[in-house]
Amino acid sequence: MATPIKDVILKENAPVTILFDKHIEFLRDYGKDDNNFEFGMTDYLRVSGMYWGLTALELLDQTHSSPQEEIVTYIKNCQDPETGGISACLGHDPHLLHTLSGVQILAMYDRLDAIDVEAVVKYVKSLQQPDGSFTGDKWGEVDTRFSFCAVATLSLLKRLDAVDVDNAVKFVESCMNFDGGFGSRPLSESHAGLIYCCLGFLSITHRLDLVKRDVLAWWLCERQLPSGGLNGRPEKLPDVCYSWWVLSSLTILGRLHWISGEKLKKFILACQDTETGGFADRPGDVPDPYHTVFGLAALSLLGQAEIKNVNPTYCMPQHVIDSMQLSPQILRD
Ligand code: GRG
Repeated sequence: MATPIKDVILKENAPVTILFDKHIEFLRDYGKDDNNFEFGMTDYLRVSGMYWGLTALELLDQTHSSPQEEIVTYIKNCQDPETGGISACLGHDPHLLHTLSGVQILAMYDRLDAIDVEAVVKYVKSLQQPDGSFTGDKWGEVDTRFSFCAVATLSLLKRLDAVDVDNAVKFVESCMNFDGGFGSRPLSESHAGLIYCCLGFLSITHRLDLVKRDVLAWWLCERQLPSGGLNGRPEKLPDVCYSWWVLSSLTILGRLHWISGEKLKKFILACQDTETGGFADRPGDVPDPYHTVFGLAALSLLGQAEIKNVNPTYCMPQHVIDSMQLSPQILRD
């Protein structure tokens, strides 16, 4: 007997339109109460969390409603004077992921002048290994996520020249699998999140010539389940965040039209919380800013009118990427 497909069933009364005002309220209020238990337990991801929330607000055309000066000062204070890297919150060690998130926020605000840019460049450079890979911080974990974070940060600072790009490309290429996908390290399982990181990396470095374009696009299409939602690898449940990791990858490959956008949209909209606003991983679950930004960004790639255009490589508003005169590579037919 064939194994049943793991999936969810959408309810008849699931929302079918964007709950625009509810999402704005959800994002504005999130984290306002710093005595809240959830807030206290998430300090290890604070700067990235700020990037998710602010990008979501920006896609809803609501940036003006964020406390810009307070956020700029917070990021400035998270820059470690010794290494130049940015930490998740005050008093924590710096990390490449939060360095990227901090730089993304400042780029959105056009306030990169607030930090010591050359110190950030020095930090990113210090994390490159002899095989071209990057560690996330001084503790040495290597992952293709950090290759993406490194080149995305440096390109936003216009300092991609600071690292050995050819060697970095060789490492990412060595993480490509027979199915066209990419894992976290050589011989690791293909995963949609890491595929986004590697395609984003190759888009920024203009080396998409290395990918098995249609083999990979087909693997990504196979992530769509009968509910319309996408999973990150075979035999897994759908999750709104993969709407972004898969769709941005298909967009970079010029193959967005290979999946059913209509069915995916229905799934994403069904993940909205009708009471509080925000998106959850799956219908009926608790919403959070992470799933909210990736739900909105995926809807933007699907051409949803009320949402601003998002750039598939940087997951930042397209107008910011345009005004910075960045031109990541995108394959088109
Ligand atoms: C600027 C948008 C942006 C991103 C920064 C950190 C990063 C770069 C991207 C993260 C990509 C990602 C989601 C990687 C997934 C890593 C992974 C192996 C997750 C597996 O988690 P499970 O097993 O999930 O909980 P599944 O869905 O596979 O069960």
